[in-house]
Amino acid sequence: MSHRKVTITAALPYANGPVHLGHLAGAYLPADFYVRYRRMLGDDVLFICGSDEHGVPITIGAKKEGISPQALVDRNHALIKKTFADFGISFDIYGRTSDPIHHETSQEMFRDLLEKGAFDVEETQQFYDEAAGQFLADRYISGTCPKCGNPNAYGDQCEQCGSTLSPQELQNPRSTLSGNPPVLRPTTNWYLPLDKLQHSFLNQYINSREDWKSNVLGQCKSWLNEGLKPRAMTRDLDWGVQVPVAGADGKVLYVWFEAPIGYISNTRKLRPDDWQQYWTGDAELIHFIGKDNIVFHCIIFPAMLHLYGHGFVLPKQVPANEFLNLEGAKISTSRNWAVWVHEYMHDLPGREDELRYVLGSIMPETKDSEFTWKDWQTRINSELVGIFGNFVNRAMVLCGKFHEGKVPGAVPIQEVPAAVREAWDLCAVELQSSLDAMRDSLKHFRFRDALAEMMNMARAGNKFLAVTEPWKLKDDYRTRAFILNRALHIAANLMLASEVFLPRTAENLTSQLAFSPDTALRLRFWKGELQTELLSEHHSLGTPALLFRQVEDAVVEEQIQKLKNMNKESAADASPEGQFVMQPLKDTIQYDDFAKMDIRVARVLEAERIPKADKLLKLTLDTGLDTRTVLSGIAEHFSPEEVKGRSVLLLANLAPRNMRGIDSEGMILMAEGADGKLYFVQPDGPVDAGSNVS
Ligand code: B3M
Ligand code: ZN
Repeated sequence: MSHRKVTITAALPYANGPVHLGHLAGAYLPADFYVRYRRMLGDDVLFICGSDEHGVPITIGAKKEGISPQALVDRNHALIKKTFADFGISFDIYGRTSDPIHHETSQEMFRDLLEKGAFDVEETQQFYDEAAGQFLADRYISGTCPKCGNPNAYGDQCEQCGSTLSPQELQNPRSTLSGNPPVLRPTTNWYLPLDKLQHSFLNQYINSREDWKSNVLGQCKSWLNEGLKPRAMTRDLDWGVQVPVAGADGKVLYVWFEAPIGYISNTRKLRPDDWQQYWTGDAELIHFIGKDNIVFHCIIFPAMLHLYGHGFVLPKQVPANEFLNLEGAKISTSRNWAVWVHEYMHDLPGREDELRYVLGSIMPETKDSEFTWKDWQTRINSELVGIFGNFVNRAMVLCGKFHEGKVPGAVPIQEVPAAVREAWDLCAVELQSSLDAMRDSLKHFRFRDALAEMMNMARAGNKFLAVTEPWKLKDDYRTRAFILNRALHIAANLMLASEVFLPRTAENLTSQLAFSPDTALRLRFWKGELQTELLSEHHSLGTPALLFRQVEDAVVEEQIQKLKNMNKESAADASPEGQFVMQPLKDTIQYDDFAKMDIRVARVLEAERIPKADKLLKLTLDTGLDTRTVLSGIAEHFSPEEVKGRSVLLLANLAPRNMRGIDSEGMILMAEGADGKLYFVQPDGPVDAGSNVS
């Protein structure tokens, strides 16, 4: 048996808040599935993770709460660690980057690279807050976005238009610490010359990764096409790992330099004596991350490892996922549009495996995907309860009823009627093909498919029972025994499969079947051998128990309501005036409700201001049917000239309203931008006035 050393990491979560469903679906759940699968194959796996406790989000979060960064990370680290443990993520270690072993390890690597001449030292002008007496990280500077005019863009990014920025590009920059305009001051930092490394190493490294997922390779190649630029590996900050160079006081290692080294330091912590074996030689290194971390794991960290040498291996695979959206909108911690994993477990105890199943089934493997509570309910009720649980329960209950809760004897197949024989032969073929497809999918990080194949095994079981109808065979003891013996074996195979995906369900099945798999059996199964001779005759089964519970509508409604309320509260206390607030989903309507609205394209013939009404424009519209007057509250956003000649969408059958003595016959549809400005919604092609929108 191979004892390949495999180091599997999951992104170190920032200890600035709890983990939500997007984190799970993005990195931790696929990693856990994969780790469990590799362990089944007998590989010598270490599953490494821990809190990322440095970086600016932590200091900003602490400042907001009025506590020290250390207090903030202590609290969040404990919460995150417990959440993962409760949820059944099977880390071998969940450490933290504030651990002295991490400071040592990353400083050692920095010094080694420094001695090798890996860095360029550069003096640059950085923004400095004179009142606060410190250099400002990009996030501590805000100003007007040069691309879209958002007045609240950050020094590294504009959240409105998504542009990546540098602080110098901002117009009217100000420090978020004091509110003052910052001044430029010279400072020295150590840079990794990624531009040079691109040609000496990275182009070739990325181009040789043909087996990486296309979403990952696509992002890497676009970074390379843009041309990499040198990046500072040290920062003027006081929270982090000190730069181990004399005279570098007040400087710390760039968080994206030291955080990936956290994988190494956590391995050291876990295996002080032989950790090197998991990082050198023919060890396999695999990083599970979300798409926003791709450049750091596929480009910067490999470059660091390459320069460091010492026989360290490079990442073999980086199966990054895309993002999970929630109820029609992006997950946002600042807007409190998230389902927190610890709250899920608190509100819905005992439903961890259900969430593993649902998130596994909708994982954003190749593109963004979406979680909705309704879909969660449907998948639980119709798949876990309706197919998987139902099959196992029928097999168990029938054995209880007809065979005193014992495994009925394996009657030779030649002795049962041809129809039953054929049903089993077909079922066995289906089971085998699902098992093969499941293994192949796991091997290639296609977890949705893998999970679907597990469900297909349960489907095949249900079909087998439906065709052979053992409950009708009151007197044909032998045929019924054959069928139920097969059914129990299908359940046993489901137990083996669910050990990778649904650990608690696997345990439950183990106790119902009163049978525990051992290493050798697991290996046979995961090497592709369907198990049909496991349970011996007269072996006593455990008590039948439902594997999954139906979800009632009220539970779904409660969760949706909770999400909306949390979002509203956070909007009320956190959102500065005029800032975009995610509106929760409105109540469901039927198609008929929608069909009542007559929405059509209209053209603005005339537009004029209305005396003493700052907000209203009076528009004359060609609706195709008629020419009519509509008042629209857009005067603060558009001048009459900007509006004239436009195509707009008009709700044409809205009851007329009299405002300022003028009858307004309809309403123009507008969308609110992140800047609080209104924008027209209009057809993106040549559509005539009067054309219906449906
Ligand atoms: N803490 C970012 C994140 O949680 C970062 C990952 C570090 S992995 C070395 O998305
Ligand atoms: Zn912008």
